[in-house]
Amino acid sequence: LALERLKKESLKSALEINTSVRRVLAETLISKGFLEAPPVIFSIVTDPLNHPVYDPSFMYGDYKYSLTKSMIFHKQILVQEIPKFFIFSPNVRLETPDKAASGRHLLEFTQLDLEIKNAHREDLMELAEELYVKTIEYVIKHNSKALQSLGRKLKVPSRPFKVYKYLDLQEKYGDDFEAKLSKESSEPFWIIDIPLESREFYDREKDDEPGILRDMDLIYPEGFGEALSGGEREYKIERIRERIIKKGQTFEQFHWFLEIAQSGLELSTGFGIGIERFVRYICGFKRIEDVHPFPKVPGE
Ligand code: ASN
Repeated sequence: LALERLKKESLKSALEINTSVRRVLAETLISKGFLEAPPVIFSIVTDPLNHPVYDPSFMYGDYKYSLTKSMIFHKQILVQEIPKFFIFSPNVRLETPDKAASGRHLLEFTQLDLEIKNAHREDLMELAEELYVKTIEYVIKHNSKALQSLGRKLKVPSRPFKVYKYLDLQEKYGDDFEAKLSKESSEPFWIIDIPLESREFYDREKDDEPGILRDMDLIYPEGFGEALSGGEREYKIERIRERIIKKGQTFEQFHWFLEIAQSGLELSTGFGIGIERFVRYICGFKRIEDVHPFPKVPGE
């Protein structure tokens, strides 16, 4: 089975596109003065996420380590000294088997994760749109053969992308709003102002609208679902502690991060864009595993 996968013409096309995607993203960010940081593969603190996953961890010396689910805390700390950086960050999320049906979950994947100091959500949305459009333009120009062999026609979306508020969409389309609107759309769009219960503790709550966060998701058109997720971060230590308590999580779990945060953080904003998902969307594949030579699918 593995050999069959490797011999597929469509895998070669996907890897050509994967090469372009990483190249455009990295080159664009570097040209804007971003530094590239190396990834953290395991750590004593990682992203708690807002949905249940199996949690592999191990002891080394006196410490318990987890595999990285996202480098969110490392990003927030590093950005204090390095005000603009990105990481091609491998993440391991041992999702429950039901996630296989989505066609967009892999147990291990790479996200382009970035963070900017003293920037706001709107700045990051502009950057994301630029990265998105530049990548599509580049692929159309340089990977036309691959796109043709995949039977994929892509068009460059117009900017600015549409912006919807989470609660407005929920009211109009019901709980399945993201999937419904993604299917209906022919252009990518933003979902902003996500309620506190639907996100992790680290995204910043609005000062003027308690319970609503200064965060954002970018959604692909044609039913491909979530592309990117990010937000402004809680940076005041009392607020961070409050939000951890609200989530029913413990300070002990985030001890390493809290100790550093205590010495004072400044505002930062960032996001992560899933590379395999981006390549899957560009290729127009039904299933994300077709972009990866060695995919690990939930439940398999
Ligand atoms: N990378 C995301 C962010 O910057 C976090 C995540 O992957 N859960 O907000």
